[in-house]
Amino acid sequence: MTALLNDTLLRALRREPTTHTPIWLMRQAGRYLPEYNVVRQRAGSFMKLCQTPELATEVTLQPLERFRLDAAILFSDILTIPDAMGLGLEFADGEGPRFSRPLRDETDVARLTVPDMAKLRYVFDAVSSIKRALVGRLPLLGFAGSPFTLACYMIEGAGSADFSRVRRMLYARPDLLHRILDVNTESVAEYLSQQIAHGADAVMLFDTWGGLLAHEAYEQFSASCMRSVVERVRAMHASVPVIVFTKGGGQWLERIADIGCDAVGIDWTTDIGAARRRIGARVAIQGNLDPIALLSTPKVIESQARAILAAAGNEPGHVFNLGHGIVPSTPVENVEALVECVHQATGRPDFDARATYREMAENRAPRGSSRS
Ligand code: 1CP
Repeated sequence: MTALLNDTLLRALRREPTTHTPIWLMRQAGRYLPEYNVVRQRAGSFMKLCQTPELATEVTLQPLERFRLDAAILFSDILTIPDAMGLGLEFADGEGPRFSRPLRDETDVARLTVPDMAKLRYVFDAVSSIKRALVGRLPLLGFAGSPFTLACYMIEGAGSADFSRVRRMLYARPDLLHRILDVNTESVAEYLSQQIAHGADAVMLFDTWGGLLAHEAYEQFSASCMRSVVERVRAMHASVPVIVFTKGGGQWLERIADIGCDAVGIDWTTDIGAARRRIGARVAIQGNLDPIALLSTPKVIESQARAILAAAGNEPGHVFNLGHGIVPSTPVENVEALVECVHQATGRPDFDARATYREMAENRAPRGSSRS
C-alpha cells in the first residue's frame, strides 16, 4: 500500500498520536452542497448517481474541494445490497427509499440469498475510480449498513419512525429474522471486503436503527451480526480499521467496543468524555456534534466543537464527526467554520488537503508529496 499524504484519520483510528484531530462528516457529500444538486440533476436519479462511477467520484470529491477534511467517503448508499438481492429499490424524487418487493412472508425469506457481487460492481468501480482521483492525498472510507439496519428496510419496505413490522417479526418469528440476518451478515462481509480490495483504507458499519432494540435483543440481533462481519473482514484484511456506529447505542458502548472494531461512533446524546472513561483506550471514538447545531451560527458551532474536543481530552484516538448525517438545510459556511475550528483548536496541519478537480483530473502529484 502506498503512503498517504494525510493519513491522520488512519492514525487516529489506530489510537496513534496525530498532528491534529482528524475530521470528516457523515453525509459530507449531499444535498446541502449546491454543486451536489447540480450533478444529482444531471444524473437523473439518486441511484443513477450511485451507479455511474464518474459521477459518484465527482460528488465524493466535492466536499474535499471546499473543506480541509481528513477523509473521503465513498458516495453510495447502504441499500445497494438489498437492491442487488432483487428487492426492487426506488427513490422517488423528494421521498426516501422504497422497495417494491419487501420481505413479507416465509416464502420471501426462504428465497433470500447472498447477491452475486457482480451486481454491485458499480460500487467497487466507484471505489477504484475515487481512489485514483484522490492520488494519495487522503484515506478513502468504504461503508455498509449493519445486517440489522438493512433488515429494517428489507422487511418494512421503506423508512419508518419505529420499524414496528421488524420488531413484531423479532418476537413472533425470530427464526425468520435470524435467517435474514445470516444472509445479510455474509453479504455485508463480502461487500466490505470487496471495497477494501478495490482501495478502501478503512470501513464503517452504519447501524442506524440498532438503537431501537431492547437491551438483550441488541446483542442477539445486531451486535452479534456486526461481530461476525468484523471477524470475516479481519480474516481477509487484518490491518484495515473498522468503525462501528450504532445510533442510539450510548448505553451499550462497552458491548460495541467488544465487537472487535477499532473505533466506536457515538451520536450526540452521549457525553464523549464519559464514553472515553467507560471504554478506556481499547478503541478510538468518533463523534459527536449534534448535526442540528450546524444550523446555528459559526460562533455557536465553535463553542460546541471546543466543548467536544475538551471532553474528548487530548488523548490519541478521537475522530471528530457529527453524531449523525448533515441535514440538507445546513449552510455551507457553517461546515467550513466547523472544519476550520477543529483544525485550529487541535494544531493546524502543515499541508492543505483540499484538492481541486483539475489537479486530480490531470492526475498531477499532490502538493508536498515529496515528503512521503
Ligand atoms: O436525493 C438524494 O440526493 C438522496 C439523499 C441521499 C444521499 C445523499 C440518500 C438517500 N443517500 C445518500 C448518500 C449516503 N447514504 C451516504 C454517502 C456518503 C456520505 O457522504 O456520508 C451514506 C454513508 C449513506 C448511508 C445511509 N443510507 C444510511 C446510514 C446512515 C444514516 O444516515 O443513518 C441510511 C439509513 C440510508 C438510507 C437512506 N438513503 C437515502 C435516504 C434519504 C435514506 C434514509 C431513509 C429513511 O430511513 O428515512
